[in-house]
Order: sequence, then C-alpha cells, then structure tokens
Amino acid sequence: MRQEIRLVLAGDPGVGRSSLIMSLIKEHFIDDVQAVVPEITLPSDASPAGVTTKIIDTGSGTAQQERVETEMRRANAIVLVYSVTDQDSFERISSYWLPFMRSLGINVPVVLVGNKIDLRPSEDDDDALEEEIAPLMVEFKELETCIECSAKLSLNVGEVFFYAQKAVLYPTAPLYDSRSHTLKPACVDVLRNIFHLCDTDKDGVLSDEELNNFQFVCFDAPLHLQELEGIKELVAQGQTNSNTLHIRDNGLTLAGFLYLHTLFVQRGRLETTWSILWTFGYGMDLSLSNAYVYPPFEVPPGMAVELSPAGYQFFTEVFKAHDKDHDGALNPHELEQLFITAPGGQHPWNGAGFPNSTVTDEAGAVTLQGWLAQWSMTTLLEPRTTLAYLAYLGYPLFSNAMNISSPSRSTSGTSTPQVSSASPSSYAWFDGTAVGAKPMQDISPSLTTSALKLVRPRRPGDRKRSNAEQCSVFLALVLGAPGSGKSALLRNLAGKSFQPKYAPTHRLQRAVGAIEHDGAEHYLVMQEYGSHNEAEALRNPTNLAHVSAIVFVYDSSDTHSFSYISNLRQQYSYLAHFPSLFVATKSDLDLARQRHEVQPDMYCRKLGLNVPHLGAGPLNVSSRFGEVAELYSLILMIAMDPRGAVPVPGRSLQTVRVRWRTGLLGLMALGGSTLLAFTTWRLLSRGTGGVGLGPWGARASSWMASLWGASSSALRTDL
Ligand SMILES: Nc1nc2c(ncn2[C@@H]2O[C@H](COP(=O)(O)OP(=O)(O)O)[C@@H](O)[C@H]2O)c(=O)[nH]1
Ligand SMILES: [Mg+2]
Repeated sequence: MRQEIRLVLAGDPGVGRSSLIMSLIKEHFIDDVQAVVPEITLPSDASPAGVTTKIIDTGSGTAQQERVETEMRRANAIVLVYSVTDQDSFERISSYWLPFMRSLGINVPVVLVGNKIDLRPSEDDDDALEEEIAPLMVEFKELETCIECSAKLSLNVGEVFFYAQKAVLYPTAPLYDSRSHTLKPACVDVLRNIFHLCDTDKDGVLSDEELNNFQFVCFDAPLHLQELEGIKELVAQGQTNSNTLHIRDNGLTLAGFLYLHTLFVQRGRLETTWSILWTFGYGMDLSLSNAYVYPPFEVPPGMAVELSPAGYQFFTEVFKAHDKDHDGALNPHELEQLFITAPGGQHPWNGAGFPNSTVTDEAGAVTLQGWLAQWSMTTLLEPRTTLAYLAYLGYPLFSNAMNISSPSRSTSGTSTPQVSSASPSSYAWFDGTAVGAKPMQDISPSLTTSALKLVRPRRPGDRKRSNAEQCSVFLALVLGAPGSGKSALLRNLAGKSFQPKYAPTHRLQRAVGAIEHDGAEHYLVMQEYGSHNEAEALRNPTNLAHVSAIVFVYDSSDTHSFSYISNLRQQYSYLAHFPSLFVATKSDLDLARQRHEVQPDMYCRKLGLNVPHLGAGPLNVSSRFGEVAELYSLILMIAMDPRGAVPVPGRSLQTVRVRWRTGLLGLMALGGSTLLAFTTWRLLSRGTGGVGLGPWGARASSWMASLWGASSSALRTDL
C-alpha cells in the first residue's frame, strides 16, 4: 500500500500555481506569494485513504527547466494549471504541456485546473468552456479531472488537491476505458468474480439480503431499505438492451452489477469501486494480492495442518450452494460453477486424478463426503493451496454471511447483517461517504487462517498420547512392484470399482477415503509415487515428512514381487523407521512361493512387527473380491498409534527377551497340560486298581517319564 503521494504543480508562469498552494495551507489569499513555494507535506488525515501528501511547486523559465522535469518524473499526479483569463496558458496545455509530459514518458494522472475564475466576467458561458475541455479529455486520456477554481477566493482550492489525491489513490485507467466509455475487460473479470462470491445462494442474482451483506462486507454498514430500492430502480432504468436484464427476480443481475460500477466510474465515484476491489483482495493491478491469497501461516516443524470445524463448515456450505440439482453430489458443470472465481476457473487438482481420487457417486459426481475428503487431503499435503482456494471461494468475507462461526470473527462484534432501517447516513455505498470510511490497510483478510488448525501427528516413540488424538487426516505411502496392485487399493479406498485391465501408474496418484474409528470420522490418504517418480522421491526422506505409515505391497501370486519391496527397504534404510504394514494382494489367485531368502511371513516376524488384530503380517487382501476393508482401518490404526508397527531395530535383544517370555509361557502351558494329562492317567490307572496320589508336581515328572516309555507299573513302584 502506498504511504505517500507526490503532487506536482505545473503550468505557465503567472497562472497561480504558488498562489493555489498558499491558498490551500493558509486558507486565504496572499498577494505577494513567493515565486516557488517550498515543498509542503500534508498529514495523513488530510487525505482520503490516510496517506501523507507532498505538494511540490515548480518555477518557470529556463533556469528552472531541469528541476521541473525532475519533479514531474517523480510525481504521482500532476496538477496542470492554466488561467481562465489567459487563453494562451490554456492553449499551451495541449500544445506544450501534455505533449511534453508524454515525451518524457510520464504516465501519471493529470488534474487540469483553470484558475482565477474570480476574474472571469460573469456573463461568460460555462458551457462554452466545457466545449473547449471535452475534446481535450478525449485526446489526452491522462486527464483525469478538470476543475475550475480561484486561489483568490479560496474557491474549489481544497477540491483541486482532493481530486489530485483521488486520481492517485483511485485511478480511472485500470478500470475504465475513457474512449469507449466502458469498463475494461480486466475490471469486468474482477467484478464478475466479486458478483459470484456475493451471490452466496448461487442463483445468479444479488438479492436484498446478499446486497446488504455485500454492503456490510465492504463498508461495515447496513443498507437502507429505501436506498436499496433506489439502486435497483436506477439500475433498471439504465437497461438499454432487453436481452440483458439488469434486474431479475427482484435482484441485481451481473449485467446490472456491472452497469452500477460503470455509473460509479462515470460519476467520479471511483473510490467506491476501488474500495470494493480492495476489500475483495485485489490490488491496483487488479490481481489478487499475495497478502490476501496467502496470509501469514506458519507450520512449525513436526506439526501438520488440518481443516478446522469452521473450514469444514465453509466447504460444506459451498458444496450445498452449488449442488443445484440437490442430488448430494457435484457434477462437472456444478464443479465448474463452483471454481469460476478461482484462477483460470480451475480446481487445484489438475493432473492429480480428481475426481477419481475421492468418493463420487456412480455417475462420477463428487459426493459431500468425497468433497470434504479431497479438501482434507489437500490441506494436509498442501495447506497453501487450501488457503488460496479459501480466498478464491470467498471464505475471508463470506464465512460470516454463511453463519460460519469462526472464533476470530465472533470477537469482532460484527453480527450477521440484516436489512435494516438505519439512517440514510449509514448508507455509504452510493453517496461517496465510503471514502475514508475504510482505509485500505484495515482490510486485512487474516481470518482465512481460522479455517485451518495445527495438529501434531504422533511419531513413533512419542510417549504422550494426548496431542496425537487431535489428528484426523493421515497419509499412507504405498510402495510395491509395478503391477502388484497398489492402484487397485487406492481405487478401492475412494470407493471406485475394481478394474480388471492393468493400466500402469507412472505419475503420483492419491486417493482419500473417510474411515470411521472409535465413532469418529477420519480421513486416510493413500499415495503412490508412480514408476517414473518413485526412485527420485524416495531418495529424499523429507518427501515423506507427512507420511504416517508405509504400506508395503506385493503380489502374492507373483514369485518376484516380494523381493521388490525387500530391496527397496534395503536400499532406503530410513523406511524402517515408519510404521509399516505388509500386504499380500490378489489373494483370490493361486499363492506363489516368493523367490526370496525368507518367505513374507517370516520376514515380517523377523522385523518384530506386531500389529493389533493382525500380528506380524502380511495381511492378505483381494481388491477383485473387494476384500480390503480391513486394510484401511489397520493402516489408520497404525498411523494413529504406531506401537507394534515400527520394525524394531535392536531386534536380537528383543527377540531374546521375547523367547524367554515365550519359554516361561510354554512352561506354564506345559504345567497346565501336565496336570490335565496326569488326571487322565490317574483316571486310567484307577481303572486298573489305582493308588493314592501325592503332590501333583511330583506326579507330573513321573507322568512325563511314562510318556518316554516308563510303564505304569514302574510309576507305581516309584510312588
Ligand atoms: N485574481 C486572481 N489572481 C490570482 C489568483 N491566483 C493567483 N493570482 C495572481 O496571479 C499572479 C501569479 O500568481 P502565482 O501564484 O505567483 O503564479 P505562478 O507563477 O503560477 O506560481 C499573482 O499576482 C497572484 O496574486 C486567483 O485565483 N485570482
Ligand atoms: Mg510560482
């Protein structure tokens, strides 16, 4: 945002440049003004948008020529003065001054000022003057405003500088083509986006409520009902073509909205249109400002990003507003409408297989669950993309209107605006009082970040449980030989049907699905790198920063499949630090013995894996028969709580301890069966006469002896 504006006065000698400046600051006329008034600084409260203003006088004559040039080059706007009593000074505007500025390459707005109107005979016709000015305005588009004044009478002097400030702060050129008298295409594009965002129910017209919301968003003030009607009447009157309605269903159409802005510009109310553009995040170049699209949002190391409840609610509302046929899913046309305000009208997932990456209905339309899952995935993997799209979709401005309770909003004390009967003075939209009502720097959409939240994923070895439970979106990386069935697992996760025909995956693919766990919904994202990217991606462990689990997949019917993952694990030893799940696919086909030094089950056991409900693994699945569901909940489980799923590095020690424990357990089990067997024997021996029994332990040992061949009689002898 601009901090300071430089206004430079130029014109022929004696037209009253210096007098104008003195008249402005002294508020009365000074007869013997100095030839060149020193530079004046007006404080920020003396400008419409709170910027300081420097006013620079220039002298005349060849000695001053160089300085005039220098100052003109540094100017943000030029106040070009002539005297209404000096025809020469007027003619020199078009014959000398404007061409001279062009020759210097100066391209700033010019305010043309006719001074000394106190000296003009009152019978002179104002219209005649306008006739002289009009062709100038056509020829020189840099002429922003023309104004007549009198330094002597302090008439219109403040206005001269005010218009010059406005010419800098609210320039016409980016918005309006002064020759064709129409809004420029870039301006139309931006206003169309703003219109779409304001049309929260997406019915193609701005209703009274939507207009009122719009007024609130831009000017922090409600809209007076009568004025609302006034606007609509005005816009309706301006309709020239019966094919393009300005008003439909008692609401403002896009054509009407554009017409209204044309009026603002034509009536010198550029500040209104500019304030609106700024509110919606656009800069002077009519592109969305970086600060608006990417508000500061730090993700500390070890933390991940998810959507906050407000974020989920917003995406839900957006979904509902665009589901025009109310079938609970967004078809391609509805999606196109939804993303119309995004750059290029595009969703952010081009090339990422959307909507195949997420849950759709049979026709391929994205369901609400699929929609939220897709955003959950995007937020985890590319939070900046989510931030940007929140901005494109209007979250910073309309989350409030959509009744989305974002914490920072409610504290601002701004309640959902209603059409009110407030005093007309609060009506800032059309009467120009919006100027200065909302300085540009106050319009900061920092609230976008309220749609996100930081979570701390649980890492293997973390002792505390509490933080980890906040996470609800998890990424699992799927690794395995080409053709081992990775993509089929991804498709299944997104609820897609099994594809019998093999289509190799070369590029990164992702799929996301909602999985219920402990009564709460979680999102599982599965990702495969694709054969062209895998090696490159695995070389850099930081690529796996968000990975919560690795799924090692092999084709149980292909003898060479398992060695692929075993090699991979050997080559990239850091993979061993991730919670891991081994999966044998195609269990519907004949099992093949793997050409590998150990078979998969032994391999898993040797890694010391002990996944709840599974053990060491591998897990057998069949995508073809849809026998996969258990896989996803298992992945989710180890992602949430990696205990038992991370290969144990110091395995030998662990194994010894486990064996020792197993040994004990075995002994106890043996003891149990000993007792059982002994009882059996006692019963048997009873049948053959029987004897009295001593402590069972003693008998146990004797019973073992019987197993090894000692006769019952021998036993009895022992007893
Ligand atoms: N009657 C009248 N005289 C003015 C006005 N403005 C300036 N003058 C007189 O015009 C002469 C030139 O003014 P000055 O400000 O020095 O012109 P500059 O050379 O453009 O800076 C001075 O005698 C001023 O008093 C005005 O609005 N009305
Ligand atoms: Mg002077």
